[in-house]
Amino acid sequence: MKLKKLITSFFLTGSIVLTWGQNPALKTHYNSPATNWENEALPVGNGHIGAMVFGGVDEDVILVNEKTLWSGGPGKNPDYNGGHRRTPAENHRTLQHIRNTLQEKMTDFTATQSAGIDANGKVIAHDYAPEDDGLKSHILDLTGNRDDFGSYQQLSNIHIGSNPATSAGYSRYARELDIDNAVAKTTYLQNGINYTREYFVSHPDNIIVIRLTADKRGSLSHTFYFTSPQESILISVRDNVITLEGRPADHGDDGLKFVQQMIIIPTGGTISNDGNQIKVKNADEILLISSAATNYHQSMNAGFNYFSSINPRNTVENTIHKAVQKTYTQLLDTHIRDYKSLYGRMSISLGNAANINNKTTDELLKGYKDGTNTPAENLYLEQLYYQFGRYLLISSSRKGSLPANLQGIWAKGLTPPWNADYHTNINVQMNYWLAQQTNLSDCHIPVIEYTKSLVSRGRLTAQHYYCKQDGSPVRGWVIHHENNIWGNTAPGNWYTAFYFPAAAAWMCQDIWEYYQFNQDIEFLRDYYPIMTDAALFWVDNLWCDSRDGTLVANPSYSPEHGPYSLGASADQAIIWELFDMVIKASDTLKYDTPELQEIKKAKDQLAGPRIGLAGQLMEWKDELLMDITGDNGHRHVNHLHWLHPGSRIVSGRSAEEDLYAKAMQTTLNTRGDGGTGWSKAWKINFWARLHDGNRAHKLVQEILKESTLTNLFDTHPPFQIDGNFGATSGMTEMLVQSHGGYIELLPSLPDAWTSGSFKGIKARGNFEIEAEWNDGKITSLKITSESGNDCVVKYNGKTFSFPTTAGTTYDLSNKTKF
Ligand code: FUC
Repeated sequence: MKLKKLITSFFLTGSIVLTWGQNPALKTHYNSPATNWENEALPVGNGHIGAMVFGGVDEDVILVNEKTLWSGGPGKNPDYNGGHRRTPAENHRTLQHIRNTLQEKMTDFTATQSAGIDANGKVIAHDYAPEDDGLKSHILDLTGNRDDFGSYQQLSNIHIGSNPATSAGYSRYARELDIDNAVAKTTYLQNGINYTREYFVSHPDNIIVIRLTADKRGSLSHTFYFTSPQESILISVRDNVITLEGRPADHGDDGLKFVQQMIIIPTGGTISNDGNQIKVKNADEILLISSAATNYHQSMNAGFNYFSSINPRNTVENTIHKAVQKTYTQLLDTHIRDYKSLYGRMSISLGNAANINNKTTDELLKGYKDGTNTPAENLYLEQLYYQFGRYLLISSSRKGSLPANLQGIWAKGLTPPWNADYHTNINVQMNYWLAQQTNLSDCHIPVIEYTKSLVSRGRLTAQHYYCKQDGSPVRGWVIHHENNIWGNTAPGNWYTAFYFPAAAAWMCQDIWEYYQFNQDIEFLRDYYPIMTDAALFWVDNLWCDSRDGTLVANPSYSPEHGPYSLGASADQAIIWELFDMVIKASDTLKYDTPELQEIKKAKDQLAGPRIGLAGQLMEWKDELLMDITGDNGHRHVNHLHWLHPGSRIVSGRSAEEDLYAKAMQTTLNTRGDGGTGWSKAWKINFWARLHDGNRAHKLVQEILKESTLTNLFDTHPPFQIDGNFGATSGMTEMLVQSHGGYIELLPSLPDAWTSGSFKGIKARGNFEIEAEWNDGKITSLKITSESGNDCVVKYNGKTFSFPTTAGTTYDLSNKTKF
């Protein structure tokens, strides 16, 4: 009855119309050249090729990456097996020994050292370190072999030198990255001439484009050349083209080959070769077009063939040949149109953020930290930082490429930190938290494809390292905490982190998220077996804890924190989430199989979240002292996975869930607001889901003050891109949430964001939202239903539900009463 009235009272609009004023232009800008790759150079990229622009005057350097340039793997060792060590029989024996020992030790711990409350009401708890007592050597026996793991590596540097070298000073220097258009620019005045350089990396044309211009004809004289940290390379010059060819130093003839070319096209002036350099004199304008490729091929099956037969030199030559048919303006237009087709799907305005022209980005960051910025300047920086996260995802993760790695696509040298690889115990997952919410669904695909690429070897790893409690074989597939592009699915060899078999389960969450936001049933059907097989691995691998009959992960190591025990909260939460996703996906697809019944049964028996005597959400199944002390603010808070990115505990949904939410607040308070960049980013998401907008905003401030470099890269330290992505996700969670079965608007609005608007934030169920707020209340709201699902929306203290028709926009703006 109520529902019917509601539908008729909606004003249906055909399309969404922007109702607020012009957003300020979003740019980072500086008044001196970059001297440092990590902190200062400006990132541009197209998901395949990345470049870092220094903007030097006499010598400009552009550091170049190609996403698939990796050492190690089968190119180094043709017998590469994904890192497996020892025989399955040996591993199973070791595993069973560890499991039984842990069961004994935990049983003993429960009997003799369980936490309790003393006569004065004080919680008495003890720590526990089973590894100390002979178990460590057995645990080390479960590690994998990382000898051929390899590393993501830099390809080259493009150099633009002055010819002849000039010692003339310059003034009016400016360097910027235009986030709204994905173009970097350097300008300066020298000898009375204004010089400009523009740089972008086009996705449709797969090229780096650099244009040099001046406001006086004939004043461009430069030398162009490549350098590279790669050791097995050949650089050659023919006519106006420089070619760099090579392979990673540890690869043989049958391994990875990379090629980069750059064509130099001057207008006016003269061009000549000098060794491996090209010199241009007195040109009016110079256009540089460069492309790069390798023969990497992502293996999606048990053939494990990682090299294609296509010669990357042909690929690059063809790409450049096509690009030179177009003018600079055509290339730029195509690039901007492509970029905006993604970037433009969402906009945000945090109130009064004004155009900030007088302060450079480094000054803005400093003022933010010192408290000397105006509120409008702070809002501008937060808005810029928000969209910078989206910019980075579009630039580092496009369909048809590998996912964004620890540094996105930008890495220096041959041994970047943690190999700039794919860490799957938080980092790569965090890279994609913003993808769906901020309307970048296409950019989400690479990580889902990557997960698919790990399944074949992951099945072998499951067999190689795991068995059921009774010793019989397990089904399904598994990966661990650190992965490369060659299907490394075995455990790592780092004692405190390698043991993370819950990684595959966690990666499957991206599949379910993709479905929930897009409602693409064919997609779900295609990827369903990957999720189900990851779940069956856990059905078989779970251990029945003899203390209470619940099913637990065993051994279980709270991510990078330990100690080894039974059923640490993070593992249990991730496994619960996977079972829940598979059950919901089966329901959607109307599948009912014996396997599904097994998954349901296991889910019912799974040990769940627990609240400790000190009121905390317990990190381990048993209460430990360090859970109560916060262990010096350890950066990993993975045990709150139930809250985020999981969906088991939703604040405000039920009294039971609110108790857990309260315990999670206690945990976060005990752990404190510190941590590495990504750790702070995660805490923004946690506090947003706990509906504490001011605390979430405090974490936004922490990340901007303590963990952001002047080019706005997140720093762990060192530079690690997950914090950028996680922060944009967290800021979105402050405005819209939809994980609890309904859409909630402004669930965690901080005092600092009194008024504002956004357009294009996505919600599960495939809804697109446009809203404005003032004084913390929604004043205008339009929801577009893309798939025709029923819509339940909570805002301004009320909940409304109504059926929808696909493709229709519902204007709820003036609905104060229903
Ligand atoms: C995880 C984190 C570290 C770092 C590394 C790349 O292992 O615990 O802090 O981010 O990934």
